Amino acid sequence: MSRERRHTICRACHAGCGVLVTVEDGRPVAVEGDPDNPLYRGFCCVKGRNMAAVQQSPRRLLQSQKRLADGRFVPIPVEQAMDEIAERLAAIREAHGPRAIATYSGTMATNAGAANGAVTSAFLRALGSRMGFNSNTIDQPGKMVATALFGGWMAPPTPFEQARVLMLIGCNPLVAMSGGVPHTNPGRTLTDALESGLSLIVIDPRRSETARRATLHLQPKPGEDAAIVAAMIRTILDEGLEDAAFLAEHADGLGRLREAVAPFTPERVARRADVPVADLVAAARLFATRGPGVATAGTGPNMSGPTTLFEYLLRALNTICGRWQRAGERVAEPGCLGQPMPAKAQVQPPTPEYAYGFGEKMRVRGLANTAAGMPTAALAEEILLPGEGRVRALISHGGNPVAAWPDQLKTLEAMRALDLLVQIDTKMSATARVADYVIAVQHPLEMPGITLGQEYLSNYAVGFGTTAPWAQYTPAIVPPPPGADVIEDWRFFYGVAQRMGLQLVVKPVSFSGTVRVAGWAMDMREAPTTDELFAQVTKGSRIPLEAVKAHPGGAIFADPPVVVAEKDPGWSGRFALASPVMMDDLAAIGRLVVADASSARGAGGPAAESESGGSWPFRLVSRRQMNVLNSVGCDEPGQLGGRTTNPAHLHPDDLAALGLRDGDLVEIRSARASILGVAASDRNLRRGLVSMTHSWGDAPERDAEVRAIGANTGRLSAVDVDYERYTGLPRMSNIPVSVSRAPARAAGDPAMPGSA
Ligand SMILES: Nc1nc2c(c(=O)[nH]1)N[C@H]1C(S)=C(S)[C@@H](COP(=O)(O)OP(=O)(O)OC[C@H]3O[C@@H](n4cnc5c(=O)[nH]c(N)nc54)[C@H](O)[C@@H]3O)O[C@H]1N2
Ligand SMILES: Nc1nc2c(c(=O)[nH]1)N[C@H]1C(S)=C(S)[C@@H](COP(=O)(O)OP(=O)(O)OC[C@H]3O[C@@H](n4cnc5c(=O)[nH]c(N)nc54)[C@H](O)[C@@H]3O)O[C@H]1N2
Ligand code: SF4
Ligand SMILES: [Mo]
Repeated sequence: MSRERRHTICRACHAGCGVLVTVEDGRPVAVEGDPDNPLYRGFCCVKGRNMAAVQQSPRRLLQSQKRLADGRFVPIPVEQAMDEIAERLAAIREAHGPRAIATYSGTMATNAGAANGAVTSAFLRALGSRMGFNSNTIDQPGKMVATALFGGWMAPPTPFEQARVLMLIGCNPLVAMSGGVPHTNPGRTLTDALESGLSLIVIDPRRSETARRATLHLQPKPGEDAAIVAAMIRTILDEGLEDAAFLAEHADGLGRLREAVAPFTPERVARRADVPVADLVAAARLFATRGPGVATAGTGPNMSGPTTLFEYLLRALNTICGRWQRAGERVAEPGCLGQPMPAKAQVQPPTPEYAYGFGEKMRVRGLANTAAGMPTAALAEEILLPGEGRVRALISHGGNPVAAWPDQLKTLEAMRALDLLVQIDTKMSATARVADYVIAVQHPLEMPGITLGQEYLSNYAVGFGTTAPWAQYTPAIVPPPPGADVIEDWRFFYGVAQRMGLQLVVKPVSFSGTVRVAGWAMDMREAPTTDELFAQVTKGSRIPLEAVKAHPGGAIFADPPVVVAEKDPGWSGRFALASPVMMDDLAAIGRLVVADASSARGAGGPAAESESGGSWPFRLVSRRQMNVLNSVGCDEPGQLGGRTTNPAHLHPDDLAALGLRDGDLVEIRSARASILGVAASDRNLRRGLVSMTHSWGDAPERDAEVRAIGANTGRLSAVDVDYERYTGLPRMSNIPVSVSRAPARAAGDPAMPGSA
């Protein structure tokens, strides 16, 4: 028997932990943290440790599948599947034009394969379609749209290591590995920082794992975050705590911003959001005076209200406190495998014309391309709307529309209305089950990998990613299981392009948008290796790929250091603190805040007012859990620990008031639809909330299996009712709902009193 331990990159989520895998006779048997890794320091979560089991999983697809007319799936050799798909795509393009063909790239498209994005983009370009969608626009699209409206600093924000204060709004890095605390062993990193005197402010309606360690935790009603940040800005400006010199040199519109936040007195906002006014003021003062450090946010506030306005105000808050690196400071994470990025102490001026509403138009709700990409939340309607240009074919890879997109019923209807749905997946996921073809892909351990996506995270938003120039390369660790007919994601796009006679040109990955090297025309007769592809997408990178390969366990590439340069002579770029559209949106909320304060209605308590008609005393809010990534792993016993559902967490007093107990089956109803859930008591919630993870469950016909497969909260969202006008993002958290005991007919549910 052969047995060896090898370094690899965990690709079960975006964090890219450097881990050790034990291989016995060509099979992975264990994955664990690498204690010698200087950055991740031995970390490996339950998803990572279960990676070997997932590679060997009996639920894994080892053959591609084709759906027959009667709905049954039969295995199909992948080469034959690509022949048939290419033929159908060519016919659709011929009859309806390239726009009728769309792609959707989900989280695992980038997590599992660093070059997938480059090849998918090349495929769309060659096809002539601009209908490339990804999960960004059903996540936190306001981040990019707001940056386009606000302007960007051409150097990073204050790095984590230098931060003395950190404000986290609706993100939970200890579980999500995302936002504020570097994703490289966030638990230990946060402990070390708190011991060295970091002040941590957390704003979350739930006493999250991260909030439990906060210096100050505000537990507001959901959806009030824009008003909360506006009140903080007001407090800071009123008290003269802003960085006046920085603003004078780099920002326009301070006077107008001051006027715009005037309605947001701490008293009004505290009352509306139901937090102690002293805490709101204390948070603003602590953030402004304890610095340096940044305020950053996650999915909570972005999905609960106006994502763009909220992120815009967050940028204003950081900027009025001057939380950007200055000339002469060393850039903590200049990137390694992406294109080199100049760091300068100057503002990249706003580009409102590329914020939203530009380029390719959707045919629904007046939406168009955005700085965050095409609006995924409108794709189902686009597919369903008859007429010229209708999307008729969708290739979905590393994503799971039926489980993850908002408005599940509409998504299902759209998936069924397509002429052709190809799902590239490792499992018969909820989307695979309605696809025409399911392409079985290789597991990450069977493919080479590089840490390019992790660099992207560091450039994604203020306070995200790692704060060290870390890079790692891993070769494939094991071959696919015997008898498997699986390919890498990118090879599907390549194989179909080849058959359609398309020439793919791959571009190096750049986070600043600047690429100095020419695109690479792929040899369309003989496919390159993945290593050759990696060499091309990293061509011209700050650290050559070969240098990274020389360190099998990964390394920090601090040399040569990158230092923030002085502002260019004559540079005139300035932040826009008072973008007209943002000031209009803020004024609209300001009117609500003022009206609310002058009305007799008391604040606090569950929101009983009617919204969209009906009575919705609760708000459903999102959360993440450590052992699954969105829909990935919800069926893997090795990482579930026996908990096979996504519980509907409620405050114990709400449970009692509803006459419910832990484990009871409940019906959660929104204006759009209803789902079943398994009630679970959670003291860490404020009252009036139902807190659940998303992307569990399946189509409605499987609702009765809620205890075994969970429930799909996406079904409660309506894409076309309460949505953000720039990105189309609907409410995916803070959804008005009612909660009641599930009717006896709901499920032949043994735990239901009355059904026995
Ligand atoms: N209500 C609500 N809805 C939400 C959210 C929320 O907070 N609340 N969050 C939203 C967010 S932030 C996001 S990013 C989206 C996520 O949306 P998606 O990215 O569409 O969903 P995932 O569940 O991450 O999809 C991953 C898919 O990849 C497959 N897969 C697993 N391993 C591999 C692999 O190695 N290779 C390939 N090719 N495929 C693999 C899985 O089986 C699964 O089908 O969901 C959004 N939906
Ligand atoms: N283990 C694990 N890790 C993941 C994922 C996963 O599914 N599992 N998903 C990955 C993905 S796709 C993403 S985008 C990131 C997301 O990473 P995060 O944005 O950190 O996501 P969550 O952990 O859901 O944290 C959101 C927090 O917002 C709070 N919240 C809900 N509504 C509101 C509100 O209106 N206002 C405020 N202030 N807070 C609110 C919730 O209680 C929750 O604690 O995580 C990534 N990492
Ligand atoms: S945090 Fe993500 S990358 Fe790290 S071990 Fe867990 S799943 Fe893997
Ligand atoms: Mo996400």
